[in-house]
Amino acid sequence: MNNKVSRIVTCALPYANGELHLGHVASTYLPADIFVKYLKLKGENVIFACGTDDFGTPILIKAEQEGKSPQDYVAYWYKRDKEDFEKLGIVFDIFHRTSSEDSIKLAQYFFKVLREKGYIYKKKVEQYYCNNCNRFLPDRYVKGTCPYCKAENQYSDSCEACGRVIYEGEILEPKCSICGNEPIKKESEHYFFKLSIFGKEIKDWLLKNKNLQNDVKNYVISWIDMGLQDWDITRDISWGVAIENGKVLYGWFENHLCYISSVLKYCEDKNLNGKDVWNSSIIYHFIGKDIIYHHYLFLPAMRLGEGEFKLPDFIPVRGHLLLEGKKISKSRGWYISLREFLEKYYADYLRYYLARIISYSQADANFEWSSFKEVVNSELIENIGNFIYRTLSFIWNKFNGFVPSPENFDNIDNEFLERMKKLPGEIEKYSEALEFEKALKLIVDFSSFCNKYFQEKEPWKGTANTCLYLSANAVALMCNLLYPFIPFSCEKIKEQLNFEKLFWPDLTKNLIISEGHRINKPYPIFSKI
Ligand code: B3M
Ligand code: ZN
Repeated sequence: MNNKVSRIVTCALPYANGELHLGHVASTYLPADIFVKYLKLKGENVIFACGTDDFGTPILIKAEQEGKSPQDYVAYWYKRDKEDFEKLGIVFDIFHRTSSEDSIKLAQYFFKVLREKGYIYKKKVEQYYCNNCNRFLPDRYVKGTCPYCKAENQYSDSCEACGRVIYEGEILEPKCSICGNEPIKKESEHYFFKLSIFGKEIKDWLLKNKNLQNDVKNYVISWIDMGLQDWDITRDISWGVAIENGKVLYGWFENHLCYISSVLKYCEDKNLNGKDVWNSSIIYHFIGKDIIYHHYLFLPAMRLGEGEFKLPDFIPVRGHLLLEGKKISKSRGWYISLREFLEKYYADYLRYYLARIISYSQADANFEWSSFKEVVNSELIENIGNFIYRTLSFIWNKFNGFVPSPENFDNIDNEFLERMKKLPGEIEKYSEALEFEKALKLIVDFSSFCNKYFQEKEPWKGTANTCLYLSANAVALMCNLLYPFIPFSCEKIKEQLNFEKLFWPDLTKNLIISEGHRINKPYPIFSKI
C-alpha cells in the first residue's frame, strides 16, 4: 500500500448539546462511513475526521439551563457521541473537538490572517439586548419571524423552514428566548468578514467544479446572484473562541476550521506534514442539506481569503430523514435517538435499512417502522442471510467443511461466474459516484440471483461440486462487498469463511476461494425482526 494520504473525508460536526438521532446518521455519518470503509478496503490511505462542535449560544443556553459549566457540559456530549458512533460501527480516524487548544489556535490564526489581509473590519452595530436578563442576545437568544418566508418561531440566525441564513437585526417580531421579553437595541462594536467580495470567486469555483451536485450549485449561485452581505463574525458571549475586547468568534466562523485542525492533529501524531497532506488530498465534506449555505459560502470564502488550505473537492449533500412521513424535530420530541435504537436493534439492521432508503440527493428519505421490518427481514435476512447460511452449512455438512473442486461448467454456472466477475467493478463505479444505495441494490439483486441459482442447481440431488464451489465464492464476494454497509455481520461471515482479512476483490484473475479451502462451523448470523 502506498503510504501517501489520498483522501480526506469529514462529516458535519455534531453540536455537543444533545443526543445523536437517526436523522444525523442518515444524512451524514452513515454515507461517509460507508465511503471510507469502501476506500480502506481498496487499500487507500484515507483520513476520516470528525469531532464535536462545542461553542456557541445554543450550547451555552443549555449548559446554563442544566446548571453546568459549558466545559463539563460539552465534555459529557463528546463522550456520549463517541460511544454512540462506535456502537453503530462508525469509525473515525480522529474524533476531535472545536474547543481543543489546537482548534482554538487555528481559528484565532484564521481570524488574524484574514484581518491582516483586510478581509475583516470593525463596525458599530445595534444589537438586541434584553433589559430583563441584562445581556446581549445573539443568534438563538432571539426568536421571531423569518423575514424571507415569514415562518414563525425561528431563531434569529437561520430559518429552518426556508434554509436561509438570517443576519443580525433582520428577524421580525423579536423576543428574548430566555424570558420572552421584547429586546431593545443597544450599540456594540463587532467584527465583520467581507463575504460580499468573494461572490465572484466562489461562483467561478462552483461553476468549474464538476464534482458538486448541480441542484445544490444552482441554489447557491442564486444566493450569490442576489448579492452576499458582509458577515458579523463576533459575539458578546463568554463561551467561544476568544479574540479581543471580550468578544468571541461566531460558531460558524470557527467550527468548520476543525475539519482542518483535526487533520493537522492527526498528521502531527503520525509525523506527517499536515498542510501538505491537506493540500495534496481529495477532500470530501459530507453534510445535510440544512447547512449548505455555511459550507458553500462561508467555508470557501474563508479558505480563499486565508489562502493556505485548499477548498473541498466534494461537498456531498443529502436530504433529511423523515420519521413516518413527518419532519424530525427534537424540540417536539419527534425523533428516535441513536442510542435507544441500538439498545433494541442490531446496528447492522439500521445501517442496512438507511443505506437502502437514502439517496445521493437533497430528496428526503422516510423512516417507517413497517418498512424497516419488511426490508430487513426480506432482503437482508431471507435473501442475503439465507444464501450465505445455506451455502456454508451445505459445505459444512456435505463436504466436511472443505470447499469442493469444481467440475464441468454449464451455461448457468458460466453466467454466475460472469456476474461475479463484473460485480466489484459495478459497485466501485457507484461508490465513487457516492451512490451507495445503488451499489447496495446491486448486491441485493446479485444475492437474489444466487438464491435462484442454488434452487435451480438442486445440489442436494447429487451433482453439487461446481455449485458449492461457485456459491462459496459468491458468499466470499458478498462478504467483502457488503462490509462497508454491514461491518459487524461481515466480520462474522469472515470468521465462518475462515478468512484472515477482508479486501477489495478483483475476480478478473482468480476467484477468492480455492478448492480445498476449509471453512469454520457456520451459524445463522441474523434473526428476524
Ligand atoms: N454543528 C450541526 C448542524 O448544523 C453543526 C455542523 C457544523 S459543521 C462545521 O447540523
Ligand atoms: Zn430576556
